Amino acid sequence: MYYSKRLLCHSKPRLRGKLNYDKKNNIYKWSHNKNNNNNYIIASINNNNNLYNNEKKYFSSASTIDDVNNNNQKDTKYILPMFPYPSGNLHMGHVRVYTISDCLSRFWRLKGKKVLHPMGWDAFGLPAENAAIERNIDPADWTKDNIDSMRQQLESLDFEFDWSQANDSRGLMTCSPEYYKWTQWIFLQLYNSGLAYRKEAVVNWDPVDKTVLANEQIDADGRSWRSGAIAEQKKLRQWFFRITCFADELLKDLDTLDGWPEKVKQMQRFWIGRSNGVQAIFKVDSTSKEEDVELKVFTTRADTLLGVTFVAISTDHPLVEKTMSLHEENNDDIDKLKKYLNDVKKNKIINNNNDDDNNNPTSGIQLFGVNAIHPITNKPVPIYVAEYVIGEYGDAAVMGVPAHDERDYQFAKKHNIPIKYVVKPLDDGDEGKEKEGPVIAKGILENSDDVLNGLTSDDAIEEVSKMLSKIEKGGTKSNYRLRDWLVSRQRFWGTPIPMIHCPSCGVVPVPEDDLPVLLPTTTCSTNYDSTKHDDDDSMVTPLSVLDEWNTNVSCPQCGRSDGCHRDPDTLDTFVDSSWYFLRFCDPNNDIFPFSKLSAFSKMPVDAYIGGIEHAVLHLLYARFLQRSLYYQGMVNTPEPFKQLITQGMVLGKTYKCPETGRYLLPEELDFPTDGSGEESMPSIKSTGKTPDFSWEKMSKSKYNGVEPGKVVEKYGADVTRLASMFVAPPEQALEWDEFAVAGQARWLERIERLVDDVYNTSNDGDTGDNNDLNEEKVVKDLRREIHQTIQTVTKLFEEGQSFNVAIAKMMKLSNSLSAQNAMFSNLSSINRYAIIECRKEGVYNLLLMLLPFAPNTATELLGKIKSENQEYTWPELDTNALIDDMAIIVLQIKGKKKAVIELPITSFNNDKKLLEEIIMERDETKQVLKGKDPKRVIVVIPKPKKEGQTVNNIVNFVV
Ligand code: ANZ
Ligand code: ZN
Repeated sequence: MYYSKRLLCHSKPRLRGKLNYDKKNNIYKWSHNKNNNNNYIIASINNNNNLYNNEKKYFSSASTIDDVNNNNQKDTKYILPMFPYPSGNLHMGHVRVYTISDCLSRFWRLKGKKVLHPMGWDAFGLPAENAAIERNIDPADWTKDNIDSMRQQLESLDFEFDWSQANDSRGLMTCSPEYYKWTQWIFLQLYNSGLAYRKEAVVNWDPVDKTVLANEQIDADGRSWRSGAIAEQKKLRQWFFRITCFADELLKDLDTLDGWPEKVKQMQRFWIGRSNGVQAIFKVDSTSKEEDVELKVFTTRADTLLGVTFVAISTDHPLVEKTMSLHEENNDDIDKLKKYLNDVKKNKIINNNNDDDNNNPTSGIQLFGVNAIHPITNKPVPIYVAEYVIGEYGDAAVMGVPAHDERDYQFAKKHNIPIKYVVKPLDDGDEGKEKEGPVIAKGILENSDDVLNGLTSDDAIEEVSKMLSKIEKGGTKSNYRLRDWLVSRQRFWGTPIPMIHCPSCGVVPVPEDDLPVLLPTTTCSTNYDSTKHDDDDSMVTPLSVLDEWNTNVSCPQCGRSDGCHRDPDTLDTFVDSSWYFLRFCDPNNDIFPFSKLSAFSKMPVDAYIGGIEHAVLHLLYARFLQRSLYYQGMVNTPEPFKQLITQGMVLGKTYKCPETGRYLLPEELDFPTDGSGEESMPSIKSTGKTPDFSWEKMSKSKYNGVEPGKVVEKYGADVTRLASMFVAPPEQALEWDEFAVAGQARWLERIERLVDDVYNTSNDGDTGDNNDLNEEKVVKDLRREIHQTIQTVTKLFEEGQSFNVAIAKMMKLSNSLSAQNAMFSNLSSINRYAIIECRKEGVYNLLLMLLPFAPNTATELLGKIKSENQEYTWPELDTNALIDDMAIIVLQIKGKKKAVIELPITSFNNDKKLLEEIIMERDETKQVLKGKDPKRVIVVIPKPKKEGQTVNNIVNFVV
């Protein structure tokens, strides 16, 4: 076999089995496949009596679920931007995401919805801990200082957040006991239902941050997502969430998420990674007569079943133990096997670089005294324990086909196992030649079973699957790449895991009434050896070395206090953030994390806005947690986020030295000031040369960052907001260019002038005598544009997309409204009135549409024209104004335009015959035809003009 990339990304761990939800009985079972033999249930959750028997408490103010469901979901909107980590500094990425959410939230409020637009802090995590260690302070203090300064920065941008989402004036903080109490409570529910468990597994250890990491937090090169260090593989006892129970559901339900970007869904699909294959069951024939054992293998190449010459199992496969117990008399063999297992254990490093020194792909030992019986031929094949077989993938066993698989080939060569070719490639030119090496590609079956010979590989896979299920020795099966989520971290600044380790009872949950398990208020200790373990295999961590952590700890089960200690780990901060959107629904509940009523009426989140970097990590974890709470009846949708808006990165102008490639500081550059306002290419001060220019993600090391505070100081909040929305649609990268910012500033100035013009244009007194103007048409055209703009902008807001297009439309409207100025100087008062009123309508609506983007300017200008304390609402669309009631028809002969006629649409009333008659009667037509009768007249009913079109349709004459 091979170490496919997918397997490598996941070193460990996963139990075999599945959580089955039995809809009929409203119960779901985790069936665990022990020793590949009999299924038994280790945990079950019953919605009615197990965990949540106290329905009444949940419903506090509503009487039944139906009440809750009927509770008018329609008039609430839940707009949620991903809450920030309080690093202390707001960056342009924050400005972008919160501007998007704030614009959306203001839009829905103007539309009359009750909008929940909450804000809080993802406040646990390593940067605080590291900063605290550096400064010898409590990470809580550092965090709160940062929150205070970031909140000020946020407020400078006039975001309308609901800050009241916690008892604390700082807003919801995952590090506050009122919050993490419930994170711990949820952990206990997961534990009680079998979805949280502790086990020993080979895990990713980050040697820099001194903590284990989840598989999702290791990139394709095997590096930590945070520190960038190559993760080491260690065998440790750790806590996991059984996310694999939901692998299938999490995969399938992606298809229901219409409001999610396809790219994110694709990334999750890949990460869950379903592999469709076949399971084949080999009987194990033991020299000891005792019992029959089965050996299951998972394969994606069932077509090669007849080419199997051995079976390989992982070192921790139950059959290894079993064989030793069956053959206790066989001392020599047992010793050899034990020595091999020990060797593997000692230097077992699953090496991502395929470096043979560390991970020998051919290492293995034959299992003595047993053979596997081939399900089709019934012939015995040897069984090997082999290092290359991953214990936690598929069935921890593979059927060895050296002729068609690179790994198996290497292994067979080393152990002198026969090689049997059963698939010949489609383009087999060298027939009859001695074969060398494995034939990996699919092809045509040969030298196999009669039924299979001549079939293509794909047909053979299907056939083999049928054959196996007929004789009850296997069938189709899927496996998932997804591994259980490792949630324990050996760090201080996180949610303590609410468990007590008792020498007599083992691991015992802290009673719910004793929650929260409080973090000590202290500076973080670094004075410990992170490689040490204590008796029950718990690690030595910053928490476990604090005296106060384990004083006065007694076992909740037996009461014993000597030798008891608290769990030394804290939870991955991704656990904190995988349910905060639920707490926001009911932030001050102190009986439950949130009431069912609040969750039922506010969830799912209507629009969730955040960075694409969370596509797999946070978004998958949140889906998992929501789903487990869904099965426990606490929420009424399995999916937490209806629409997902992933904003692209903010890029800065980046200059590099063309010779050395070094990033250049702004001070090292000379920017020309040519008065045009548009910045052209700078030169390097020291050399006079032109630097290399590119747009790159803003970062300190590239000197291309822009500080939001400075932009706000120079241009104000409105311009900063507008610019971050105008330059690109949310999902695309945003190239932050000061020139574009200045453009938005000028636009707002123009709008201000426009308001003055329109409202100061007097209605009385003739200034001219241009009475030829068809003022009815002027008004109609202008109103049409006003309402087309309202229509488009509303639609874009409802879709949560392309705000840049919305702004462009509004700019166009403001231009049209301004253009009327010139015409005015020349009008008599009779013509003026209607036009003035129409312009007022336009300006007023334009300002309303500007409210979400530039709230200060819009409110101020609206105040000038309406009484200040007015409640504004989103513009009403007048669909009548959209109708264009003049048809403009082009007359053509042989495709050449000859004349244009205008007709009121009502004059022909959708009647083609009538239209033709009218056209034939017109002078223009007679002139075009010069008195001749046309052979044919091709007329169609005019369609309404699309935007930008000036003509409705064309009439062709054949003469
Ligand atoms: C026989 C075979 C013949 C295979 C052949 C491949 C080629 P994916 O696509 O990643 O799911 N495999 C199964 N379980 C394994 C384990 N626990 N550790 C290591 N390898 C394992 O890969 C599935 C393939 O990986 C399976 O198909 C199996 O090898 C191997 F010409 O079976 B195959
Ligand atoms: Zn006890």
